[in-house]
Amino acid sequence: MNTPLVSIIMGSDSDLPVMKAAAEILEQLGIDFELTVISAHRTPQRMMEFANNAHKRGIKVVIAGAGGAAHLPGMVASITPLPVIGVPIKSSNSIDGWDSILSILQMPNGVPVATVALNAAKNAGILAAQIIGTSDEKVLQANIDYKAALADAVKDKYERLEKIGWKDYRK
Ligand code: RP5
Repeated sequence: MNTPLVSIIMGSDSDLPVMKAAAEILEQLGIDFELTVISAHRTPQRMMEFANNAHKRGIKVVIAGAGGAAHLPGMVASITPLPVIGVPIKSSNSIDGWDSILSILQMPNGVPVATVALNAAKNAGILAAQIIGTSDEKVLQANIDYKAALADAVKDKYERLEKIGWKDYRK
C-alpha cells in the first residue's frame, strides 16, 4: 500500500455514511488516503497525537468531519501545519446542522478551516484532490478530466431538453 496523502478523520463511526463520499471520490481520482475515527471530545489525546504527527507521516491534506459541537476540524487545525478541510455533519446530536456549520466555519484569525457545505464530504474530497493536484501532474490531469465529465453530463441534459422541448422533458 502506498503512503496516504490525504487523511479523512471523523468524530464518530456514525459520521461514516456521510464521510464515505470523500473516500469514494478520492478513490475515483486515484489518490491514496487513510480513514479513521478521532473524537476531539472522547479521544483528545489521540487527536493531539494525530495533529502533531500527520505531516511527518507524509499526509498533505486533512479532511475532518464532525457533527453538533463540531470541534474536531478546528482543534486539528490549531495544531497541524497542514490544510484542514472541514465537513459539517447533520448528526443525531445536531439541532438542524447550523450548529455543526458554525462550529467549523467561524474560526478565529490565524487558524483557518476550509469549510464545505453541510454533509458535503464529496466536495471535501474534490478540494483535497485539487490541493494535491497543484504539485502532482497525474492528479492534476484527473481533476481536469473530472471537470470535463461534469460538463459532458450537463451537455447531455441540455441537448436532450432542447430536442424534446420543456413540455415533454422528463429527468
Ligand atoms: C460528534 O458527535 C460526531 O462527529 C458525530 O457527528 C456526533 C454523534 O456521535 P455519536 O454519538 O453518534 O458517536 O462528535
